Amino acid sequence: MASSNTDPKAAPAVAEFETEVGAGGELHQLAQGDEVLTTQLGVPVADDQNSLKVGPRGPTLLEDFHFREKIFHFDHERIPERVVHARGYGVHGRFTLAKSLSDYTTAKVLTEVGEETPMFVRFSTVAGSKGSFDLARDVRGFAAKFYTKEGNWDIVGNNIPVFFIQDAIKFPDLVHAAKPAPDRNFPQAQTAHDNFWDFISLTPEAMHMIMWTMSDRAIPRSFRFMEGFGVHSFRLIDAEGKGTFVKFHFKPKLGLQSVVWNEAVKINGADPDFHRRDLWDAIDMGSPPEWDLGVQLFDDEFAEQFEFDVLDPTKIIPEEQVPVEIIGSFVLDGLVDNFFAETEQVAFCTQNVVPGIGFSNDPLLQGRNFSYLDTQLKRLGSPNFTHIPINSPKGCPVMNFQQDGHMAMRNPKGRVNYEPNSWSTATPNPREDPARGYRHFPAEESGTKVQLRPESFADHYSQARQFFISQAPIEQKHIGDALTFELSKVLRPDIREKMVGHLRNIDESLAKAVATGLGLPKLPAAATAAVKPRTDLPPSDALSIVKQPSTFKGRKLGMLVSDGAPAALVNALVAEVKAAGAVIEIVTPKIGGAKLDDGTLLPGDQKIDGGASVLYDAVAVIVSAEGAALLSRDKPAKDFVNDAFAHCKFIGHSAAAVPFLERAGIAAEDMDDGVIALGKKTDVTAFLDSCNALRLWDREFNVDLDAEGFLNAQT
Ligand code: HDE
Repeated sequence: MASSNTDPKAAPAVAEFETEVGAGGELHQLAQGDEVLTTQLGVPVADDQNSLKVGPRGPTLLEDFHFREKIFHFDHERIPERVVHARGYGVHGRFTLAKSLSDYTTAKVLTEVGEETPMFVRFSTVAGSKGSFDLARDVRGFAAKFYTKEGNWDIVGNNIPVFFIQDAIKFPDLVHAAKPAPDRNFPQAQTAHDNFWDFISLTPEAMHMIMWTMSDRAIPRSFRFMEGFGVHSFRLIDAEGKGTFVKFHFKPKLGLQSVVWNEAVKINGADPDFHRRDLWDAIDMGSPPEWDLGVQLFDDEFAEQFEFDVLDPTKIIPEEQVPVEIIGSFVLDGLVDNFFAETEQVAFCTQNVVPGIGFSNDPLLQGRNFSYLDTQLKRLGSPNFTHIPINSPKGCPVMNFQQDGHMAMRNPKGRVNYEPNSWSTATPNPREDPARGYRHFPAEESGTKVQLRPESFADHYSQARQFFISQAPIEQKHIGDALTFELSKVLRPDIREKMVGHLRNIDESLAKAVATGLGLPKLPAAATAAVKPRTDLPPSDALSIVKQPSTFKGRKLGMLVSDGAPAALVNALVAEVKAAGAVIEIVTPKIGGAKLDDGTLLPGDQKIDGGASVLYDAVAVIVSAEGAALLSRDKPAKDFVNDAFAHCKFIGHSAAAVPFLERAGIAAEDMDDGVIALGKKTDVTAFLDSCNALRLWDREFNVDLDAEGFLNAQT
């Protein structure tokens, strides 16, 4: 029997085999070509199907070194998963600088216009373990490694610009509280439980971050539609040693988009790998995502007069106050060859900076600077983790006298392993270079050693409020819904009430909506605030997702097609979706496909049971009258339509689909502007134009009971 593999990605690197059953029933593998299976030490293997035994039914012999080596290696395949950000997905890319920051920094990566710097980016969730699902309500890690000509520079960022805590010493408590409880080891990858909200209700500094994590930002539609933030204030340093504060921003060219909570819950069942598959597919199909790299630059004078402390990682600097200057862009267009070697072994570290880029005294950043080296040693098991290709610099040589240790791959040649030395003939024989070498920002520091939180960090509610009032009404509703959902999973009523007490310092209507949603008998007293919350901070549109321009480009339409469906309409939709730069997936009752009214067979991409509408940004139901009657008897088909409607998606349909839509639960009187009849080609164009809005949010107020509490709280 010949086994052949036509997909080059799946092709075994080592050998292709022909397998034969021998006379005695034993399997023989015959190598085709020169590639022979070997042990780790290169010894050719004769039999990889049977271990060495005393007779065919006898005990296995210790002497079988190939068997022992294979099992030994397998037993040691796992390395510790990351304590946080365990579930991640990494891809390669390139950053191109468009605008020089030479007035502020010496870093070549930020001054050499047109220069391409290779990158590796790893997206992640925070709370879940490695095998958890993608659409947890969670912060997303957005860690970027730039392989610059002056060494590796990491921006170990998130998709949210603030954090839960102000001092790194609280990080273990925060993470313990968020992760599964130590006795029962559940719930996995979610914060909807007592321990998390207990900790948060006792940590007022988390309130701004809580507004973000309860917003749609924490359930992104795709990594491709997320912003990224360096969070902390960093420093750019020029040739004279002068520093300028900087905050880093990544802005996706395809715009921002999130899903709704009911959808997230269902996506996790329909496709737990939703985000990683989306990124893989986009790159594989040749539509790699791109981001702009932006900076907010400000000096000490601005820092002095800004309402909050620029060192406080629970605060943003609104873009209206310090605009984000776009200085370049990056494209993520390279899939990994091997997930473990690259995504799992990549080691980010906030301390990976290059000359011209430095730190601020943000106490969270200072703590992180200690943490990451330590965690990499634990995870990768050796101080030589920088020798692993994914962690090695690509754009410059590495020369020093560090040596030995587990798995040393870069070893000095010759007798010199120290400096200074007098061995003028030794090569390489590197020395420090005061001109090109890294110089720390010469900050002047003085003070008493204390364990104190600065007064300037004390306002925990004002920016939480600013975030809330910057949201569109539908986004405000979602924040209320998320808080209500999460706190409804908290068993202790006192914790629920304490949280509503905090919300009263943020926005009274939000507190009322959540109190109503939780069925609290009365509104609890407002939490005591260290500093009186301000109500005069203006809304910032940049904080909202739905206030940004949106596009259907890069999105996905799911088209449910039955036998007898009008071919002209199907073909028009396929063509228009493609023209819009989007992707179409054909969902059919049987995976073999649907026979259209012109007799052609349209192959299915998904059988309806596996092609839930939560996997798509918009749907079309193109069926014949018989198809509509048939699908009316199928629950997954009815869910397809019903969920798309509940999730405020645009639904295009053939005329014959109407009875099916009604049977699926969309009553004739509920068919709104988002349910669009498709007949002529111009209808298809108009439908795709509507899809640019991504969702018909107004519908949600008609299909969700929680809308009532939200609307009442507004008055
Ligand atoms: Fe991390 N964080 N973190 N973190 N973090 C880790 O490092 C830590 C924080 C972030 O894809 C760990 O390699 C401390 C903020 C990302 O590999 C660990 C504190 C932000 C990733 C660690 C923070 C982040 C990590 C675990 C409080 C956003 C994944 C595994 C001071 C700006 C990187 C590892 C990847 C990973 C420590 C807070 C982002 C334990 C002590 C704030 C994106 O070192």
